[in-house]
Amino acid sequence: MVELKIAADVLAAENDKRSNALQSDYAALGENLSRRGVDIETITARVAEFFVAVPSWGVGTGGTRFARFPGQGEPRGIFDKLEDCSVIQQLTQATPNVSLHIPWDKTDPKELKAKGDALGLGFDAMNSNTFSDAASQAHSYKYGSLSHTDAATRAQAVEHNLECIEIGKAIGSKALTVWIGDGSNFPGQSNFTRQFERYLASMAEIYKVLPEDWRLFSEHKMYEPAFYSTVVQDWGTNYLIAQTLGEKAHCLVDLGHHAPNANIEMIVARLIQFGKLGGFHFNDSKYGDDDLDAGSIDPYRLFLVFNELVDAEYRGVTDFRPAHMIDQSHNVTDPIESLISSANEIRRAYAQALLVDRPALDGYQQDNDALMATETLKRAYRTDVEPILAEARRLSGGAIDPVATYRASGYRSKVAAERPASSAGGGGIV
Ligand SMILES: [Mn+2]
Repeated sequence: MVELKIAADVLAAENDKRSNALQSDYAALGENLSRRGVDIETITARVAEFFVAVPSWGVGTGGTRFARFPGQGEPRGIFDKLEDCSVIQQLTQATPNVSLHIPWDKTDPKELKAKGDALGLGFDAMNSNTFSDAASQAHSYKYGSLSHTDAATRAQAVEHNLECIEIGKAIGSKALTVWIGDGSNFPGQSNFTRQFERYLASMAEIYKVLPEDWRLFSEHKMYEPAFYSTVVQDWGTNYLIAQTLGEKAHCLVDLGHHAPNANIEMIVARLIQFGKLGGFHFNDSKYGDDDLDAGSIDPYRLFLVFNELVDAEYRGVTDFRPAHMIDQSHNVTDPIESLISSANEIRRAYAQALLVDRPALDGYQQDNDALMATETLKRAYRTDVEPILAEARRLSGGAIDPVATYRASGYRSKVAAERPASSAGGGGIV
């Protein structure tokens, strides 16, 4: 029996208030879609089977390098974080897995697994941390980790990643995500080639012990914390890494880790074409790696990314199973509400991409009819798919309106009474 953090009667009462309106909106949308040759039930079933992992670090309030303003009832540790994650899953039915971060979430793996089982949660990719120093470590990562000039520091960073794999194995994870802060702040500070050679050698050590059924995700980032050069700075370097390491190595695309206006959907298409798309860290940005909520700034770009994913399925790309994860920092909202809303936005982009008339698009592309080709995408994007998202949640036992239900439940004030106010400090941006 799964432990539910939102009382079943609260959820049922909130759904009752909205079920008539949903039924009528869903019927109207169904009729509209059927005129377009689309069966709404098929789309709803596919949306209900689409999941995105929640990052454990996302349920705490984030911060910037200037300050952090803690929220009410912040999780005290990984077990509180898992409880918060279970609320998101209970209401959205879109986030059954949590992505852990070591050492932030380090604890007895047996207890982690037991708590996950009790809450009905599984575990997605493990995330290692060699971009900050843990209290007990012998060597500092100030000048790098997997690419450090010092062999002992590199060995320590490799060892940490192996530990993440061990913990992951014990809790049912099947992937390791490696993001490093290594880079340089001054021209001449690092030899680009030697630094990258050292990185590749360290990653090869990690890859060597990766279990057969695991995948290794490397995550590129253009800048920050290093501001002149970054070792894994872009998708080209990321592709070289995955190609060099072997078939279990794939590239992770964090939407915020690119130059403004970069054509991310095209990067996604290239990685799919060459079998190296590992998955995503979803978020949104206006200027840089802002870590804003997915779909909050440029929902059309999110749709265009999903358009490439659905296109790949349509073309029958084999062994295509990108990992979907959220990676955001919540500074001014209740993190649970942000993650609920982001999971919905991600499903929305997926649902809209499923509505694209692909045979028609193929024809317009073949005929070089640019206007009708782009209009075909826009027609899908303009469709208000909210009734599909709500019905998918309702059918799976979730909330028709998850944010309203969350607020009605009083969960935040309940946990605020149990969890002491946390102090400022400690960001959460990776
Ligand atoms: Mn990320």
